[in-house]
Amino acid sequence: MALLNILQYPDSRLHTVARPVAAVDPRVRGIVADMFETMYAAKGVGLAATQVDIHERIIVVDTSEQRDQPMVLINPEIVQRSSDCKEWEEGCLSLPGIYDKVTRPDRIRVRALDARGEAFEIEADGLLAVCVQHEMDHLDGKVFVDHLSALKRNRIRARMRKRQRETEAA
Ligand code: K1U
Ligand code: ZN
Repeated sequence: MALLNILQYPDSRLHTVARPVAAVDPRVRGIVADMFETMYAAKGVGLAATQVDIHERIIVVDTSEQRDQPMVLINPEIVQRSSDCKEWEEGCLSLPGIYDKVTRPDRIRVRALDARGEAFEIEADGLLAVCVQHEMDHLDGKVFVDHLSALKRNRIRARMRKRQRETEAA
């Protein structure tokens, strides 16, 4: 297993649209294992392959309190979404320390393949629904700040660039 580098906003690679996984084979299971290690080390509740510069439709999540309920979703599709929406304060491992409110459907039904390549469906609400939608946005090249106003997004981009310059100078 290996810890992977998490791309930091505004890296343009975060806007890549990921391709579907053709076969869930040992190579894909290796990527999944590395993504779980990276997500747990970064104390995230989710991670999309896009964030580690792998442009395939793979996400890992664990929203449990004990951090003992790992879930992998390969080629995820939302097959049903509630008409009622909820506002949630989101964070992102590609924008450490930046949080803002995003409104999304409150409940979703998602179809995906598991690590054995078998299809399954889950109903999600609360943090799990927010997290799966946030990660699926990553696979479509979208970051949560793309849901905010241009003014807020530009401020965040400037803050992240400044932080990057300071890190490089140190
Ligand atoms: O995609 C990512 O970078 C992971 C992201 C997922 C996420 C968390 C909260 C709302 C939407 C999406 C994180 O894990 S950010 C980490 C974090 O600060 C956090 C952890 C637990 C609950 C809430 C935020
Ligand atoms: Zn994110």
